[in-house]
Amino acid sequence: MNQFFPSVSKIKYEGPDSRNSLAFKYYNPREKVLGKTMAEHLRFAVCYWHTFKGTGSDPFGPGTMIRSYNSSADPMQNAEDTMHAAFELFSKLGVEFWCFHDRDISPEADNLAETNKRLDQIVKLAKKLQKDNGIKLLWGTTNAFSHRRFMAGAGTNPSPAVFAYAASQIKKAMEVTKELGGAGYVFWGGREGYETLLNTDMDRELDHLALLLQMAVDYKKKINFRGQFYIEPKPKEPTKHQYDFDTGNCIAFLQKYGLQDHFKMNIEANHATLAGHSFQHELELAAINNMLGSVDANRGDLFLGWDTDQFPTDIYETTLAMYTIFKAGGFTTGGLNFDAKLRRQSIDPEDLFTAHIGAMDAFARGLKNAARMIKEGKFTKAIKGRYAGWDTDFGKKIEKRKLGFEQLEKYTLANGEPALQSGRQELLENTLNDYI
Ligand code: XLS
Ligand code: CA
Ligand code: CA
Repeated sequence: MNQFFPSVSKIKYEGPDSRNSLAFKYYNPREKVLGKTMAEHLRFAVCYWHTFKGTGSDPFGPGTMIRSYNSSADPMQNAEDTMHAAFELFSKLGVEFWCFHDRDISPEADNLAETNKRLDQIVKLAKKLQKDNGIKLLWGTTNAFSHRRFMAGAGTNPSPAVFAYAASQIKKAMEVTKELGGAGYVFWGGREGYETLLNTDMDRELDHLALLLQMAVDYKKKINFRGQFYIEPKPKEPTKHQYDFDTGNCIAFLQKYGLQDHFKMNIEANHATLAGHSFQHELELAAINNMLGSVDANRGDLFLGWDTDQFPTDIYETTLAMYTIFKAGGFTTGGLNFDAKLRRQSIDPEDLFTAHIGAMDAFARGLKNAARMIKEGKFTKAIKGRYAGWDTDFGKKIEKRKLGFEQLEKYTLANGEPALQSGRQELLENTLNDYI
């Protein structure tokens, strides 16, 4: 396939000394790192929405990017051409996975029945192209936030008719995700939030959101869809208060409604920083709750308060992210999906390749750095040492609740001021630099 990106051939690994901008310097898919290949660890996916439907538009102006696969007056022709262009890019980049929203791959028609028919037509093509190119679906999802019917939310909409529409759309999107062998399915609550409590019944909206997810869990069983369900936290944008604010909020929500065994987190780097957390914090919190599922690998701009969805290039970030992912045992169903878009001035089709190559190299470097950190165990040792008091007889007794307030008071009165130890933050930060 060499139709839509004729100036780019298959991207190869050329090593760190290469000066070829269309080659990998660090991502060597078959190279083994801690017993698995880089490709197996990283499970890269390209997102359909930004990569193929992104035009560079922003609130101040329309798109800047002109694409040959999006030039027909017939929307279904564009949908087919775009699917061909997508698989050309996936294969040339050598990624194994892709992700999509229902409405990215196929445009809406005048009614749901026609829309579903269109979707089936495109899914048939996608299925063939997956098979021909050996590419798999990491996850599918529903866009229940762009159309005006969803202006007040989908599951949290004040109207049961809109709730029903969203449910019908999710039903279909789950079916096509299953049809394409998707390893997962994401719920990002696009407009599941609110602007003002003057018009919002928060209690009822949260109940309804849980109800929608419960229905999805039931339907998953019914159609025997084996993929993993994920929730993608995001604190704001488009609504002022998104209900899925961050990992902590999502876990509490799932637990309140008894849904915790059916979902894991899809953590997005830019959403973490929007919530005032680091990417690694969100990954770690998901991991310790056994809910680290998949990752939307991008980055934000700390000077801007919105979701810039930039391609990840910060080696510190990728190293710390991969370190936490390693500690959590690595990906099973999930992977690294580049939920990232080109800057508005990056208008050349070739920019799509250089952006992904840089991001894949950044994560390959992160992976190798993190593997050395794991192997040498310096941070694990430092943490173990810091908590060593808890491994003494006294510490263990507290943890096992063999000592209560009275015994602890007795201990303190007998032993006086506790001995203090340095947190050694600067030393550890310097040590981290040794791996970058
Ligand atoms: C938007 C989200 C979205 C989800 C999928 O901010 O990142 O793209 O990943 O619906
Ligand atoms: Ca995302
Ligand atoms: Ca985002």
